[in-house]
Order: sequence, then C-alpha cells, then structure tokens
Amino acid sequence: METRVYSVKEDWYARITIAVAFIALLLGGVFGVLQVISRTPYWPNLYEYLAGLGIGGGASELYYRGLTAHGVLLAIVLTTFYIVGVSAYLTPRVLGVNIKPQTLNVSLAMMVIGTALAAIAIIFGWANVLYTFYLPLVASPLFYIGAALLILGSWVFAAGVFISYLEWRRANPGVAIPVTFFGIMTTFIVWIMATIPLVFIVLKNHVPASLLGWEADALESRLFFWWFGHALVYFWLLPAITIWYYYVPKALGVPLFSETMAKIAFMLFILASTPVGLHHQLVDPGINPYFKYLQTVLTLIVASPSMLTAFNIIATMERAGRAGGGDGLFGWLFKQPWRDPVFTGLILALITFGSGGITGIINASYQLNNVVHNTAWVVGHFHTTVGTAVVLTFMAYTYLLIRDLYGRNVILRNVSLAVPILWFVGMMIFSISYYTAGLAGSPRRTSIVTYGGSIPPEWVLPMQIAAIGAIIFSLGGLIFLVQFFGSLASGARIPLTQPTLVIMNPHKPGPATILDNIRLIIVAAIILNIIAYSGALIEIYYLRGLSPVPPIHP
Ligand code: HAS
Repeated sequence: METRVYSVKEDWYARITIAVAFIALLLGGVFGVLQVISRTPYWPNLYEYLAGLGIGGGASELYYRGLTAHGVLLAIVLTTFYIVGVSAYLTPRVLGVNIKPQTLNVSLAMMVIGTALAAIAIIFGWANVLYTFYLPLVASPLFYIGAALLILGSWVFAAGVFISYLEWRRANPGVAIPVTFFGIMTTFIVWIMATIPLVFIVLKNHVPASLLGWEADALESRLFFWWFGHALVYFWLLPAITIWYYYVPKALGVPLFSETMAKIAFMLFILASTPVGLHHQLVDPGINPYFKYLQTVLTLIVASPSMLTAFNIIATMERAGRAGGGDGLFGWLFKQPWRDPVFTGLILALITFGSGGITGIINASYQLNNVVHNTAWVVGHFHTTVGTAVVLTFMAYTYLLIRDLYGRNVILRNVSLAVPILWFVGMMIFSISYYTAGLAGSPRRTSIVTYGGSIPPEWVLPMQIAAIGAIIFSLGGLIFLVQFFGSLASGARIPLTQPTLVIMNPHKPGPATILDNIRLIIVAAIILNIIAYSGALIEIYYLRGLSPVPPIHP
C-alpha cells in the first residue's frame, strides 16, 4: 500500500523561504549589474552618477556598500533560504516523517528577523565590510546580530531535520538511508561543523570589537573565518548535488548509476569539507607552509567527490541514452530530454561546474595561487561554482516547485528553456573573460580599475567582454524572476495533490551498510579537523602570539 506524506507545515515554510531566496536574487542581481557596469573600463561608472545625486558617501563608498549587499544577498541569504526551503519540501516526502512544526516556526522567525537587521545595517552603509567581514574592518553590531540570528535559525531548522531522521530510523531499523535524504543530512552536518568556528570567532572578536572597540588579531580572525568559509561552499553545493541525484534519474526514467558511489561522495564531503580553509590563506604570512601543504592535500581529497558526482550523473545519462537507442561514442547524448528546462538547467549547471572545479584546483595549488589570488580570476571561479552550479540548479528545479509546491502553472512556459541557455552562455563569456583579465593581474574587490592611474590594455577587452556576458546571464535571471513571481501572482491555479513515498522514492531502499553509519564519519571528520588545525592554532596562540589592532570603521 502506498504511504501518503502529509507536509502542509513544511510546504508553508518552503513557500515563504524560497520566495525570500528569490527576492534576494532580484536585489542581489541589481547590485551585480551596477557593479559590473561601473567596473568596466571606459563604461559609465553608475556609482559616480548615484553619488552625484547625493546618495551615499561617494562612488567608492557606494561600490563597497553595493558589493557587500551583492555578496550577502546572493552568497548568504539566497542560498541559506533556498536550502532550508527545498530541504523542508523534500524531507517529509522522502522520509515519510514530518519535521517538528515548532522548529519550522522558530527557525523562520529567527532567519527573517536576522536578515532584516543585517539588511538595515548594509543599506544604511553601516557594514561596508563585504561578505567576508575581515577584521580589523568592523561593521555595526546590527550586522553581526543579524547574521548570528540567520545562522542560529538555520541550526534550529537543522535540528528539526535531525529529529525527523531519528524518528525515521526508529521506525526503519537496518534500512539504508534514501540517497536524497542522505544529501540533505550531509548538507546540514557540514553546515553545523562549518559554523561552529565562525560563531566562536564572531563572539570572541567581531562583536567585542564592534560593540566595545576592543582590539583583535586579524590573522586569528581570518583563520577561523576560512575554517568556516570553505565548508560554506559545500553547504551551497550539496543541495545542488542532491537535486542532480534526485531529478536526473527521475527525468530519464532510470535508476541512478550508483547509489553507493553517491553515498561515498557525500561521506567524503562530510570528512573533508571543513579541514581545508588554509587554501584561502596560501599567501597569508604567519602560517607555517607545512600546515598549508597539509590542507592542500586535504583540498584535493575534497575535490574528488565532485568528480565522482560528475561521473555518476554522466553515466546515468549514458545508460538512459543507450537504452533509448543512442549508439556510437556520443549517440546517447542526443537521446536526452534537452527540451525539459529543468533537466537542461541541471546539466548545464553541472558542465559549468567543470570549469569552476578545475579553476578551484588551480587556486588550491600553492604556486599558482600566487598568480591568481585576489584577481578577477577568482571572480570567474566563484561565478561558475556558486553562481552557476548552485544558482542555476536552484532556478531550474524551481520550475517544478512552482507547480508542485505553489500549485501554479508556470507563465511564459515557452521561454523557460531560454533561461538556462542564457545563464550558461552568459556565464561562460563572463567567467572566461574574468579568468583572462585575472591572469593579466586585474584585481578584484577594488572600486578602482586603474593601475596607478592608467588601465593596462590587457585588462580592457576581457573586462568589456565580461560585462556583455554578465548582461546576457542577467537577462536569463530576469526572465526567470518574471516567471517565478508572475506565476505566483497570476499563474493558473492547479490543485495540489499529496505525493506518496513510492513516487518520491521509486526504488525501495535496501538494507543499511557501513555507508549508512554517519556517526563514524562525523567522528573521523572531527579527528581530521584537529589534525589539520592544531598546528596552525598552536603557532598563532603560543609561538607567534596575537598582535591585536584597533578596529577600523570603513
Ligand atoms: Fe572555491 C575561492 C578552491 C569549489 C566557491 N571558491 C572561492 C571563493 C568562492 C568559492 C565563493 O584553493 C571566493 C572566496 C572569497 O571571497 O575570497 N574551490 C576550490 C576547490 C574546489 C572549489 C579545490 N568553490 C568551490 C565550490 C564553490 C566555491 C563548489 C561554491 C559552490 N576556491 C578554491 C580556492 C580559493 C577559492 C583555493 C581561494 C582563491 C584565492 O586565492 O582567493 C573543488 O571543490 C572543486 C572540485 C570540482 C571539480 C569539478 C568536477 C567536474 C565536474 C563537471 C564535469 C563536466 C563534464 C562535461 C566533464 C574537480 C563537476 C560533461 C558533459 C556532458 C554533456 C554532461
């Protein structure tokens, strides 16, 4: 007999959080367009124009304010809200267990209030510290309190997910965890492990510096920030991977090529997402190169589950394509449902991740990092990873949610396919041009695009082409947002039916194996973190000692 899943509260939560995520995409996107036009050589500096209208404290101040808003809205608000939303939607459907409604209420209230507080601080220019908020730059306490509430709200949600898992496990002893839920659980395990160092350092350094003017050590703060900061990228990526594993086989009507390989990939993410932050500090002085080397090795380990994922998804496609009559070396590629915007969006996101992943490996190489660090290259890297592998996946999957979660028909359905295509083409143009400009030394995170007053000619053309790419993918984003909000407002209503567990989990999970022993892998991850970070911490606290400096209000 089919088991029905009742998920009314979860759906209410998901509808709100996913809508908030796309409001963040809209606002963050506007700041992105402002920024790319203003930073392109010989293009109009829109920040100068706005400053001329008496807005803000000059073009440079507006640039940093806009960049902070862009980074926080897209990298933190969009991602966190979408991730909790899609997890709330999927969890009861794949486990058959409801999430405790109290956790949903509390988490939503905290996340919304936190976002509002941080937004006020950013809009009024009290937090021009970018999304990495490096000390000694300090923001208004509102910014840190807002960010803390947002994170704590997501912890409350994570607690709800873990409680549901325990309930499911009690009712299903000895059964393998469904792959989709494995992905959701991995996401929140990585998130909790990642945010512990962040919460520690914000309470120890940032809040006292901001509230009381206490001095703080910049390197100590950066070390804890990046301990969080690299795992953060897998918090973004893991739900996208989960959606690939869930939807691609479903669209093709075949099982995933290997569920075992998928679980191994998730386990490797739990193991190695956190002990790798030093690869963001390869050029920082004051950290012994041996520790950087150790974490570079671990970085190469955490890159491997992405390659396993690419293999698994492509093998699933090949199997389905061959079963559908595609022969020869590449015949199977022509047998894919390319007209389905969801499928095409997910696969274009995966292909773009190839570019983002390879540049990531380059970033992580000690010598090459010296060439690319803090240049436009890194901007190319993260627009292909979080900006496309993640965001394009979220947009594409949302076409299904408009129907199945919001109960609306998608408006302008005929243009849906244009969205992933414009995003992919625009992003390719943008990122390849930024890689090129970065290799020629064009810096990132600066309001000034000149070098000592003149612009090196090698920067000019790539940055101009990049801006054209940005306009192309922004157009794709705009069409999507018109469809999303337009469908919610005026799409024809369709009756929502409660899905059944059988539809969500078409293949009955087999008996649990060693791969379902999450506790073991968490313990291994903690041990690896202690090994990876203890040397650097001993160096900072005992060998070098702290060098606190007074806070600077930008
Ligand atoms: Fe990163 C900086 C290294 C993955 C995001 N990264 C950043 C920043 C962000 C970011 C936001 O080592 C900037 C932070 C800041 O503001 O300062 N990154 C890596 C490595 C990986 C990696 C080794 N990053 C990500 C992901 C992100 C993300 C994922 C977001 C979601 N990153 C770095 C480093 C820096 C850095 C340094 C610091 C740079 C500096 O100096 O500041 C790896 O996890 C990547 C592994 C992935 C692969 C790709 C596998 C292949 C796939 C597709 C193949 C497709 C094919 C085509 C073959 C190895 C998935 C198929 C064809 C068909 C038809 C289907």
